[in-house]
Amino acid sequence: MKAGFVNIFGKPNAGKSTLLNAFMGEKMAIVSHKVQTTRHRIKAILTTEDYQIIFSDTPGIIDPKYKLQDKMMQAVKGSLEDADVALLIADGREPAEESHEIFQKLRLKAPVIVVINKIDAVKDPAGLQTSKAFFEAQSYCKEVILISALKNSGTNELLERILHYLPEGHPFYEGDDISDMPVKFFVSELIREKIFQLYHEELPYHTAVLVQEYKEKTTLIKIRADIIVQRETQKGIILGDGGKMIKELGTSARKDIEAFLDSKVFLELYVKVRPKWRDTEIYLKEYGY
Ligand SMILES: Nc1nc2c(ncn2[C@@H]2O[C@H](COP(=O)(O)OP(=O)(O)O)[C@@H](O)[C@H]2O)c(=O)[nH]1
Ligand SMILES: [Mg+2]
Repeated sequence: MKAGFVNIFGKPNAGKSTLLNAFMGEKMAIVSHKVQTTRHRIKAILTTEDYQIIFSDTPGIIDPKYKLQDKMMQAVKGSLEDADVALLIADGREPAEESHEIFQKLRLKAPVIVVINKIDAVKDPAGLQTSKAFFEAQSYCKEVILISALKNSGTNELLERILHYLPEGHPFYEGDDISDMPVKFFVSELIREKIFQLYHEELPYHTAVLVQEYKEKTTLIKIRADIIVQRETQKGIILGDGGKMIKELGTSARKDIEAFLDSKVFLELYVKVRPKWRDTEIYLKEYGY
């Protein structure tokens, strides 16, 4: 049997979370068209009779500007150390040099597969071959695979190549758990995803979600969550005219949570103002960062 840790790195928006979800066949990591949606290291466990892969999705690599971003980069550092195989994801529509600048600084000890993603959206196939050759010439790179995480194409070949490098060993996790994170975490992430999809510009980056109550009743699961913002004006935007926006948020989040939990859900949302929470250690801790 083969078993080990496969950690996914790359610039914001390269498609790391989309790839994790494609491997798992389930929405484990939230995705949006905005950069820096992922804030934690998210582990997902894929177990078959022949192998166990613990995938880690990580926040995109950036220069931290506030404390929350510091914590996000610490999540990246932790994943650099325990990787058995590292996947470095590059957006196929961008020049290879941009991702290379980040990749070379990671100094990974694990074998590296460079994954060129979004090939479905690339207009110039010759450019793809140039990027492939460019990465193949780098000393940190074992091989290059072209994929579309969104269309789930090339991902089977990628999985085969991962297994080629994965060490022999016993499973790290027993049973059929697909993550080491609690259900509450996934619930708060699904709400956060909807905030990224519904609200514009900076607001999602000023927002955290904390599940305060999670109760399994006979016919449904009751969930109460706080949406944390930094300013009173942001609270007004989250609520919308006459509560219109938060209602829409609640409905779309509830649908996804019901699909994830496979149960009816009663979802209650509250908005709280916590000035400067992104730079305040006790708040960051309370909100799970
Ligand atoms: N066209 C295309 N878009 C993709 C692909 N993979 C991801 N995306 C999109 O790129 C954006 C960022 O994806 P996400 O997985 O959140 O990137 P992350 O920041 O690296 O985790 C989202 O809008 C995805 O739908 C792909 O293979 N093709
Ligand atoms: Mg992500």
